[in-house]
Amino acid sequence: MDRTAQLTVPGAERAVAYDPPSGPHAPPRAGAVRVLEQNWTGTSTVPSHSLYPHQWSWDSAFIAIGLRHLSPLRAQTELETLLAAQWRDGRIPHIVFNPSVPLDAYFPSPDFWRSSAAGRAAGAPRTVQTSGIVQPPVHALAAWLVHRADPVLSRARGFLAGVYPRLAAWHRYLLHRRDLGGGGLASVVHPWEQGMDNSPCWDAPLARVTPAPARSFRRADLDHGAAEDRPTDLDYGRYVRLAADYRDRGYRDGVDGRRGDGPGDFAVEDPAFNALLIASEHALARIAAELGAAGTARRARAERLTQVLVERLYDPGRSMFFCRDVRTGDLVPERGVSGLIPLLLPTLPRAVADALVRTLTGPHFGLGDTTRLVPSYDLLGEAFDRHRYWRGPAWFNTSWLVERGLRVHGERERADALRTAFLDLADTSGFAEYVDPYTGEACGTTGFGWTAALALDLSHDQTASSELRGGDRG
Ligand code: 9WN
Repeated sequence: MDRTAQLTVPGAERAVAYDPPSGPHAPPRAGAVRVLEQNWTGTSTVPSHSLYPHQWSWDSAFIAIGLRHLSPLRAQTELETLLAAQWRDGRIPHIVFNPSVPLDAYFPSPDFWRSSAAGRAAGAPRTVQTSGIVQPPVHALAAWLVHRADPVLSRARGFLAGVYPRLAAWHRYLLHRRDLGGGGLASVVHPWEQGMDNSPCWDAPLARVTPAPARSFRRADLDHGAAEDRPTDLDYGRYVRLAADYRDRGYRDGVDGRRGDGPGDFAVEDPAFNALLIASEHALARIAAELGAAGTARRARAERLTQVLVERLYDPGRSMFFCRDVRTGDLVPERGVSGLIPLLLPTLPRAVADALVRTLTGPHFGLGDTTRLVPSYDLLGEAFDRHRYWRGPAWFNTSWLVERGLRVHGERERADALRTAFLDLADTSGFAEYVDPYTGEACGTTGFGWTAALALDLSHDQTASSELRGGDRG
């Protein structure tokens, strides 16, 4: 058997020889490489050729984090391709459409979003079609980790110098145009923006939205996914209504936190979205320092935002973070995995980090007891469903984030156990999109991009967690 896979990037100056390892995690690594090869399009990586045949924003960030171990150049290209589709107002769209994919392969397609026309005032690009909403800001974190994988190549290509202004504009957009609650945190205006589309955390705020009639659109996801695993038609009707309303308002956002001037009925401050923004602010501080500028102000902002996150979204009585419905001002009382992701933050107060670990390993999430990966929703919650999209199954990206968080806070044994389970289940599930949290049975599609990429990351040395810890004083 040929043990060396050649990775080549079209138009790029070098190929990376990848020698599959023979250690305990060898099978996930070899399989992961295959998935990343198959899903690579030449300039970016699709989450899945069947279900998600375009470039997705937070998928690409996670994928770049894994790709850096195979080809730092390809990982840089992944992020650069995404950032090339950034809007003039700073937003990074959640989908960048591939023009060679047929329109009916995915819904909502470019003719629904009409980005270059409807998004003209917001500065949508003319030459590439995108969606008009966003996804969680994992990008600066990914850019920093990608740089660290091969600083010589990165400096030679001016990678960080090229991405820094775009990443800074992205964070500015979120912290100013999206501070719809006026308290300093960013709001999402559509469940797809937060990335955990069908979480029970959205049920109450979504109930205000009048669904678009079912006959007004055709779902492409049901051509590839089991209906009982996917969101219901009623939920889809609401997703479509929210997106269409936003489009019809020219993708205009509330200005400087002025409440009521937002894009629609749905506005939520989410703990994972904001924790990722803060982790990425820490990364931007390091990028600034690497480029010779002072990162101190950004670092101070990241620390301040951590305090704001605790003040606005942490509930000490229930020992985890919750979403805040901006329209009512109330916390949404559903326990989603999103409420554990702030564990990622290095300056989280010790008592809060300890409480999150207790919640993670207690009856609501059962990690290390009844579950091996972190369920997406409360095992004891009324809406829990072990197979339906984001209403219970375990996703690999959120487990990766929790694994990183455990390491950041010195929970080494728990992190090791989660890593072992991750690598095992990624492999045995065929790099599934998500799995049954109790049995590890594969759900959704297989050969999924971020599952492969993050398995590759965890099978390598544990450098990323030290990059996330507080040692960013440089
Ligand atoms: C809508 C691509 C994306 C992920 C999301 C996941 C799912 C899309 C969909 O797939 O969302 O963006 O059609 O359901 O929920 O997190 O980025 O993998």
